[in-house]
Amino acid sequence: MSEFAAWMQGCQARMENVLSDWLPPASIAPQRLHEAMRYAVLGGGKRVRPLLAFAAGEVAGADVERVQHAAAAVELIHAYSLVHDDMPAMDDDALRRGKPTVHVEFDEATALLVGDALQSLAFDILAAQPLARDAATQLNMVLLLAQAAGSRGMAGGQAIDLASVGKPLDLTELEFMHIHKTGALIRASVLLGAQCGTPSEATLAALDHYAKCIGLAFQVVDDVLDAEAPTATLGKTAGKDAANNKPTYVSLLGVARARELAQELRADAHAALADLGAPAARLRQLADFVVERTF
Ligand code: GRG
Repeated sequence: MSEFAAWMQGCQARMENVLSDWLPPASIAPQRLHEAMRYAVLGGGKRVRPLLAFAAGEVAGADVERVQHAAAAVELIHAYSLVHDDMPAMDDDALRRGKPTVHVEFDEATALLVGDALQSLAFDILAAQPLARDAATQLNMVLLLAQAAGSRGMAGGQAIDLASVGKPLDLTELEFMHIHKTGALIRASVLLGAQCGTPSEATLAALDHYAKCIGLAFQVVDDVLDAEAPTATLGKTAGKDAANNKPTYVSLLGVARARELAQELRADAHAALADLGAPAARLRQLADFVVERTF
């Protein structure tokens, strides 16, 4: 195993423990809701957002014992978004992370509540203990995640996505949608991880630029994988975008150009880190991972 793969595995294992500790045990009431929350979050997922938070924390000299909680908050927002996205009113999917989706395994009302409760838990975590160098910075972290998840961030991007089915979006409109739907939370992961340390304004600006490139690259690759990878590899239903007549980078540009675009965004992400030197090595590796991933 490569050194980077071992680092990823270490972070993923750490996140499993941190998330498990934050999630209420299934033995306490309401048991079924807690069981479903744990089902939605634990034992799956690449944990890309936490990995970005840890890597950005390294740039800002942050203590991993702090970053892990900010990373958990972002991952819980992400998990909530997947649970709601899979529901019949949205993407209506039966498979996620290689297992039945929450509304299939439990029921729709439980899936709604799981999403609600995971979102609340994310903000509970950000408020519960000292994560930043001062209270004003920590308050800013709460604001950052709230805005990233809300109607001018991820939820807004999802609304645009739902409204765009069957419509011929152009590249600018597609980018606007993804900057919100996927990019906002990826940006929050990077900036929250950094704010657990002591980043300069210039470092934050560089990380912000990096995060925007990586967020878009993530989505471009997601579109390519949806078109090309098998369901068994993805752990979610493949080919859904075309089946649902959704505008994607692949439908607009074709697979070959979409792959090229992902490589260009990877190069832009690396360029954004040019002044950050050796401490940004993990972020560079993650840019490569996001673009090269096969699942
Ligand atoms: C319901 C408010 C609300 C928002 C949903 C993010 C999202 C918005 C829906 C997910 C739909 C989707 C497939 C988006 C494309 C990019 C994406 C977020 C993929 C899934 O993320 P991964 O690959 O998943 O990081 P894992 O399972 O590895 O965590």
